[in-house]
Amino acid sequence: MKNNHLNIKIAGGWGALISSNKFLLKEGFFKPSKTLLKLNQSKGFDCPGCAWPDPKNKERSIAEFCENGVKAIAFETTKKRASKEFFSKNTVSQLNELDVYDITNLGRLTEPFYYNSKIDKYEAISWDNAFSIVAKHLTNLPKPDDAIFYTSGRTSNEAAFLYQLMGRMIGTNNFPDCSNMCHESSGVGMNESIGIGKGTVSLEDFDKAELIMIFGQNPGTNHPRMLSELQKASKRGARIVSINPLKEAGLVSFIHPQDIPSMLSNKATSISSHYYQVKVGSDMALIQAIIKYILETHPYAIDNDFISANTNGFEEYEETILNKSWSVLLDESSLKMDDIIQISELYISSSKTICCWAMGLTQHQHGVATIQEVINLLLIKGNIGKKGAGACPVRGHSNVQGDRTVGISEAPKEEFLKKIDSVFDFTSPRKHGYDVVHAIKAMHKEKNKVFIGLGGNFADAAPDTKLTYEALKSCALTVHISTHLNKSHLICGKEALILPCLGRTELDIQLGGVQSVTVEDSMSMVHSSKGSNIPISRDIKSEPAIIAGIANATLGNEKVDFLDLISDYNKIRDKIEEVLPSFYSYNKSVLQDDGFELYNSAKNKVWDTPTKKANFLINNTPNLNLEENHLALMTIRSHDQFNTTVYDTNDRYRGIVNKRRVIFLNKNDMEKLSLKDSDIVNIRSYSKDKIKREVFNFEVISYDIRDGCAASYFPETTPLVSIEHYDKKSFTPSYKFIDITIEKV
Ligand SMILES: Nc1nc2c(c(=O)[nH]1)N[C@H]1C(S)=C(S)[C@@H](COP(=O)(O)OP(=O)(O)OC[C@H]3O[C@@H](n4cnc5c(=O)[nH]c(N)nc54)[C@H](O)[C@@H]3O)O[C@H]1N2
Ligand SMILES: Nc1nc2c(c(=O)[nH]1)N[C@H]1C(S)=C(S)[C@@H](COP(=O)(O)OP(=O)(O)OC[C@H]3O[C@@H](n4cnc5c(=O)[nH]c(N)nc54)[C@H](O)[C@@H]3O)O[C@H]1N2
Ligand SMILES: [Mo]
Repeated sequence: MKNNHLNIKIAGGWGALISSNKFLLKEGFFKPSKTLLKLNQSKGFDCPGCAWPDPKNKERSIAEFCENGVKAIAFETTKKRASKEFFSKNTVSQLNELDVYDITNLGRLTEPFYYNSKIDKYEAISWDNAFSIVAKHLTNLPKPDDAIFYTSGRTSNEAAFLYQLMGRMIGTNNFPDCSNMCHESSGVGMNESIGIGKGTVSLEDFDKAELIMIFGQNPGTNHPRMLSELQKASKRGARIVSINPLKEAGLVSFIHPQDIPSMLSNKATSISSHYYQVKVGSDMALIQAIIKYILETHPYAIDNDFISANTNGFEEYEETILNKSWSVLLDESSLKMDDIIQISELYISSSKTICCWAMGLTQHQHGVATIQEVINLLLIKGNIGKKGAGACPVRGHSNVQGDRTVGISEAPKEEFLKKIDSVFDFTSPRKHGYDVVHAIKAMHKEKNKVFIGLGGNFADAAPDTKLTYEALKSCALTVHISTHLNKSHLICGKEALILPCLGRTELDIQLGGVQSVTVEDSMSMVHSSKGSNIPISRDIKSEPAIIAGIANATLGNEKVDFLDLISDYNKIRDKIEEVLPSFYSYNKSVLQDDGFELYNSAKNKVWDTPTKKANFLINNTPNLNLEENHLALMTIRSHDQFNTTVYDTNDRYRGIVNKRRVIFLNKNDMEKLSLKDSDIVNIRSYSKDKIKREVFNFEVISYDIRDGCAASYFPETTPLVSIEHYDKKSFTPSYKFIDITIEKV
C-alpha cells in the first residue's frame, strides 16, 4: 500500500507562496495585500497570529511575515459580513447545524447583537442598550464571584488591564484565560523552579546556540517565522534535535519563500539533525533517562560551579535519579538505550543549549512536572542565564504573555493586588478565582452566572464540549467581544450579546486622536501596534472602548473614570506603569523602533523563588500504560487553522486535501486493528469519570507517527477530552493524551 502522506518533508517553498496568494485572492486580494506591508513593521501593527518575536528593526525585511500570518490578515480583512441582514435570515438553531469551517467563515461582525430567544435569532441593538443589559446583570449579581471574565490572548495590554481592573472592582478574581489551556504548565512549572514563568532566551540566543532541542512543537505550521532562525542555526552547524511522536514537515526541512535563489533551485535546508519519535507523554521520563546517563557516565559534564552558586536541591535530585531503575526509565521513555546515549552525548558536547517546547509538553496531566524536568536538564549544565542558552516556551496567541503580565490571572500575586489597591483606591478581592476548568464546573453546577468573553471562542476551545455547552447555556447572560462569528455566539445563555470589535489592522480613533496598543511577545519584548485600515463598520468599537462602556455603565466614574482613560491610551499605559514599575517610562519606550524588553530575573541569574535559588524539583513519572488495542490520541492543529478558526480544510504539510475529520495512525497499529487507509471509524475515549464520550465518522490515514499514538484535529475531537483530566497544578486540560479505542463503521 503506497502512502502519500509520508512524503511531504519540506516546509515553506513554492507551496507556501501559492497558498498565501490563494488566501489573499479568497478574501479580496487588494486590501489584504496592502495591509501586509504594515505587518510587523515598527510603525505598523503586530501580527495577530503567533507570539514569535520580530527581528531587530534594522534586520527586518519589507515582508516580515509568514504564510500563516497572511491567512490571519486575509481573514481579518475579509469582505464577508455577519450583519443584521444575515442574522435576520438564520435562526441560531440553523447556524448551529453548520460545521466549524462554515461558522468561522461567515465573516466580520458589524454591530452589537442581542439574542431574541422568542424567535431564536440575533437582532441589532444599540451600544447603550447593550451596555445597560450587561450592567444590569453585573450590578444584580447575588455575589461578585457569579461573574466570569474570560480572556483570549489576542487582547492588547491596554484592554486586558482595564478588563482586570473592572472585574476586580466588581469584586472577583474570576479571570479564566486561554493561557489555562495553553502554556499555564510552563508558567506554573517555571515559577516554582526558577522564579519566573517566562522564557529566558532572546532571538539573538538562537544565533549562538550549539544545540536546540524542540519538544512537542510544530513550528512549520504554528510559528513559521521560527523556521528562519532554525534555518540559520542549521546552516552554521548547530545541532537541532526534535522530539515528537509525529514526523512534522517543518522540523525536517525548509525553503524560505522569500529567499529567491533557494526558491529557484528548490533547495531546502535540513532543519533537524536528529529526530526522535517518542510516545505521547513520555518526554519527562526521557529527560530523566538523559540526566541519569550523564550523571552515571559523564559526571564531569555537570556544571558544579553553576549548581553550587545558583541552585537548591541538587543532591536530593541526583540521588532520586540515580536510584531509578534503567529498565523502568527505558520503558517509560519509549526510546532505545542507543537513542538516549546519542541525545545525551549531543547535550554533553554542547556548551550552549536552548530547549524549546509548546503544547506537546504542556497539555498533559503531568505538564508542570515535564516542564520542571526540562528546567532540571538545563540547570545541570548551567544553561539558564547564559548567552546562547535557555528555556524557550514558544507562546501561542500574539499577546497571551502580555495579558498575564498586566493582571489577567485567577491567582494574582499579593504584591500586584496591593499596587492595584493603592493606585485605584479600593480593596480588590483576595480569594483566587476560577481557571477554565473550574469556571466550566461552576457554571454547570451553580447556573445563572454571567460569562463575558474578551475575544476567543470558549465553547470550542474548552475541554469536554458537551459539558461546556451545557455550562454556557445555563448562564443568565453570555457576552462575547469578538471580531468574527464563532460557535460561542451560538451557545447562548438565557440572554446573550455579541459585541463586535476592531481587529489589529484597523484604525482606532478615540477623543484624543488615533490610538495604538501594545503587546508583549514570547521573549518579553513589548512593542506597539497601530492599525491603519478603515474599520469594516461604523458600529464597531475598540476593545478598550467596549470594556470602558461596560465598566462605566456598571461602576460609574467615581473611583475610576474609564471613559477618560480610553480617550487617550497613553493614560492607560501610565496607570499600568504605576502598578507595574517594570514598564518604566512605558509611553516613551514603546515608541522606540524595537520597543523594549521587560526585566527577566532568571536571565540575570536572579532567582525569585522562596529559596532565592533555582530549584531542582523532583516529580514522579506518570503511568501511561493503556489497555490492549487502546491508543493515546493527541488533538492538534492543521496547517489551515488558527485554534478554533478554520481558514480552510487542507493540511498541506501532512498531505491532507479538503477534509478535517481524519485520524492519523501508525501502520502497525492499523494492521493490529484490521484497519486500512480511508476506512471510516468512530472514536471513543475513556476517563476516570467513566462517561462515554464519542465522535463519529473519521477517515483513517496511515502516517509516520509513533506506534501506540494517534492524532486528529481539534475542535472536532474535543468532545473526547474529559473535564476530569487536567494537570493538578496548572489545571491545563490533557488535550494531548486521550485514551481511545477506534471502531470501524
Ligand atoms: N497557524 C497557526 N499558528 C498558531 C496557532 C494555530 O492554531 N495556527 N495556534 C497558536 C497557539 S494558541 C499555540 S498554543 C501554538 C501551538 O503550537 P503547537 O504546540 O506547535 O501546536 P499543536 O498543533 O498543538 O502541536 C503540538 C505538537 O506537539 C506534538 N506532540 C503532541 N503530544 C506530544 C508529546 O507528548 N510529546 C512530544 N514530544 N510531542 C507531542 C504534536 O505531534 C505536534 O507536533 O501555536 C500558535 N500559533
Ligand atoms: N482539543 C484541543 N483544544 C484546545 C487546544 C488543543 O491543542 N486541543 N489548544 C488550546 C489553546 S493552546 C488555546 S490558546 C485555546 C484558544 O482558545 P481561544 O483563544 O478562546 O480561541 P481562538 O480560536 O483563538 O479564538 C478565536 C476567536 O477570537 C475572536 N477574535 C479574533 N481576533 C480578535 C481580536 O482581535 N479581538 C477580539 N476581541 N476577538 C478576536 C474571533 O471572534 C474568533 O472567532 O484553545 C485551546 N483548545
Ligand atoms: Mo495556545
